[in-house]
Amino acid sequence: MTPFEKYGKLHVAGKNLTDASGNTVVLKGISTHNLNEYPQYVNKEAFKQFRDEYGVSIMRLAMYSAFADNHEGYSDSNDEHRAELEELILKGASICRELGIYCMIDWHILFDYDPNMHTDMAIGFFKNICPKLKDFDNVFYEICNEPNMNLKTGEKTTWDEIKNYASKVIPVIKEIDDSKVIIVGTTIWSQGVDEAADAPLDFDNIMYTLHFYADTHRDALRDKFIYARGKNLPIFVTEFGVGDAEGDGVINVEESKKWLDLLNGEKVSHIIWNLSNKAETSSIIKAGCSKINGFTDEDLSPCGLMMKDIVSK
Ligand code: IDC
Repeated sequence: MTPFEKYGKLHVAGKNLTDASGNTVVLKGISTHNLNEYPQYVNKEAFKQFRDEYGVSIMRLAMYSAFADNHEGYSDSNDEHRAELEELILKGASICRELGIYCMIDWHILFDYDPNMHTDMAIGFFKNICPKLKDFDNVFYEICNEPNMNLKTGEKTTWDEIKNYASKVIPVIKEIDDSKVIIVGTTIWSQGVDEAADAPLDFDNIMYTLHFYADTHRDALRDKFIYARGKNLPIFVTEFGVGDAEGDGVINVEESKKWLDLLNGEKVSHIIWNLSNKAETSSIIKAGCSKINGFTDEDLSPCGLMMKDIVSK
């Protein structure tokens, strides 16, 4: 039985992600790296292996909205590249649907610091893809990966500013398709779940993002998580790393375990960063491996081997 056959379409009830009968569902999966840079990993054989061998129930398609690492993003690109990216997203969502796994479509803001910077582009993107994915009951929309800085003030993007963005984008999605769960990023690279818990959005079927990198973010961020859960905030960890916040550094097994125990205890879904062979700690494929599917344990990095353990539990 595939994850989708088991759980069907999911929705938010109270602080949990639940199936139609009200049972809490925990999804576990892998995020792609930047789709502008690593599109080749979006292929059926790879995702099928992740489902069958590793127990993955969700894949996240990280589409960088702005320029990064010598690659143009959706917003600063031309129409042709934008169309290619949309095709790739549709391909990824279709593969996931065929395989009966869930799919997170991620408007991956990062170096476009404040989601309000590209609101029109985000709206254009969702207006293009939402009609095409209307019948895809396995899809989630993540509307802003990690708000971080306000360019005008040089200060962090505030929760009010994120709410302002969300209040423009969410109605656009809901008008086309009111049935999908929508995930909203929070302040400070999606660490501000405490602020979201104090002043949640006024829409239904919404979850909030918490991201952590275990070697960098420890008790202080776990405390925010615990506070937010205490206030019944539905949280989805759409991205986390077992190393440091640069996606590199050393793997911290002990801190990762503390995080995963906490998430699993709270029945919070989580997705590990990242599906690529880049020479950095957080990549699950070894740098020397150019395969795009059919991975053996030999092809996996230490993070990749840890990923297998994390998703299978
Ligand atoms: C990192 C990648 C790295 C890339 C960098 C900039 O791992 O290869 O050079 O982005 O594009 C995040 C972001 C995620 C980051 C990751 C690690 O969502 O895009 O990926 N991270 O730094 N937030 C916290 C950490």
